[in-house]
Amino acid sequence: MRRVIRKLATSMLFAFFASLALAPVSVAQEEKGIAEQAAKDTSDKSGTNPINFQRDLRIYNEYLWLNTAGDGTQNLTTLEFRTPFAGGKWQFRTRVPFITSLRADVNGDGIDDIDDSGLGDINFRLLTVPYFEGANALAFALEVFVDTASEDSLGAGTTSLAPIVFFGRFFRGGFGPWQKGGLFAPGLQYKFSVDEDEGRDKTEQIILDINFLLQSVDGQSWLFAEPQIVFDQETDADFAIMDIEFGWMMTKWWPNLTGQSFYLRPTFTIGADRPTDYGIEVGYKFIGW
Ligand SMILES: [Ca+2]
Repeated sequence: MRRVIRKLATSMLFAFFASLALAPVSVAQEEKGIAEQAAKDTSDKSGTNPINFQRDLRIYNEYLWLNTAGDGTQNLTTLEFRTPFAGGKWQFRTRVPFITSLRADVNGDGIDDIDDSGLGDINFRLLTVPYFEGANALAFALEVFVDTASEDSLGAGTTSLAPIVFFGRFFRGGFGPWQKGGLFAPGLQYKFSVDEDEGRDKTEQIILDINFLLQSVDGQSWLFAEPQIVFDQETDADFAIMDIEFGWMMTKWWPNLTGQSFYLRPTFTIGADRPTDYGIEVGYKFIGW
């Protein structure tokens, strides 16, 4: 399985650099400036374009089946807030996770070894987009993970920093019900701990993250796929996570609910070292209020 993941990672890296190399020559006339337009289009309330900075509130609930020897499940509710600042040049984001239930039988004897609930590790991110050219954009971010978990089982036990660089390429077209165009955005993140609780491991991960978005022509629905590969340098564990989001603006049915949307996001994880098996997330977004 590790070989499969390495192969997958290699092809994703190849796609990343190939897209960088091909980008400047393949920009059609009509695509000129679409990255900048997409970043500034405040009529897009889908919350799917990571470089379109608007005031943004989200609440989502994820139910996960864990890869433990016995049964393991987790229910996680997250509050998320984003806002532009510095004249719209930067975005601040915070996520506050509440683990409403974590039950795990880690040794398979039929008895839960973990049964906890409480606050998880709060996270902050600063993001800016220093470069737009035609259909392409380059973004930088710094994420900070704070050691706020109320129980050891609910967090990493570390304070971590995670710089990210990602490249975004906007395009027109698509398939099926999503023909308006979208975004291909591979990113690379390095996460490392700067402080650890006594007895807890350091955090060190390299995360390859690919965002692929397609929108419907009327802008009322979208498909968002996000494969991620995590190389854990501390535990030497590699695994891949696949998220697929199907989202709808509520204005599709209720025209008064401007800026509000909901989505369903199934996820599954591959690799022997994976912490989770699969899950389902249901989310609500309110954008541009
Ligand atoms: Ca047990």
